[in-house]
Amino acid sequence: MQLMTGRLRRALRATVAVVLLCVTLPALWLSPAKAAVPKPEARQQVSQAAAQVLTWTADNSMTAYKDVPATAVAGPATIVFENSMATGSTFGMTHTLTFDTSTPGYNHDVNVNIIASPYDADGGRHEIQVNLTPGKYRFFCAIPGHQMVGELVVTPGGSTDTTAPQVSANVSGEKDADGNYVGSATVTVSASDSESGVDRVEYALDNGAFTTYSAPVSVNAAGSHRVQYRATDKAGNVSPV
Ligand SMILES: [Cu+2]
Repeated sequence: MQLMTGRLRRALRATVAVVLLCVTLPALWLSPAKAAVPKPEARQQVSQAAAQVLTWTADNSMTAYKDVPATAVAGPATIVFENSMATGSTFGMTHTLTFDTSTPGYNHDVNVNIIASPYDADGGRHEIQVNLTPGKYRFFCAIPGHQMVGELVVTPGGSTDTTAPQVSANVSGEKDADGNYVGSATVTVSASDSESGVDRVEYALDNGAFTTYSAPVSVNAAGSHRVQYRATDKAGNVSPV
């Protein structure tokens, strides 16, 4: 009995040693191989984005921030909100920098709600790290009675896409002997973009204004009609009409 246990223990120890070797050796072999394949463009993108600092400042005004960032690029960003003596907030008023989380049409994926006062422990200067996505953010001061509000537009970061999307339209419906559509025709527009991706598709009927295309368009009025369509990718390239 005693002997068997001893053998079992040794056998178990041997198993553990073999398992460890299997795990350790491939790891050792893999790391130099990984290190040997650098991705310079990826590294550059990260360092550019990490250096992005977006600064909001506030002063004695209750109707507008003193300074807001003009532009932003998607990716990591340091958000600075300063409401201090240095930025002209000399009455000791508290302001917030709050990102909207409910209004349709805006990105809601970043949580920003910084409360700052010239007399707080940080002297009114606060910093947080966020990760911005392309689109628009609405920001405002949440102090009751304050009307400070604005929009931050975030453009896609590090994009090298300069090619417009491919877009095409297909008309379906019942045709008469002359090839004219009877009753109604349905126009289906499809678009693709192999690089940054399609941001939006728009169409215009009979030289009207371009509107967002979201579903096949039915044309019912008798007569001849003109349908124009275009697609825009996430890097802002627009297909020719
Ligand atoms: Cu305020």
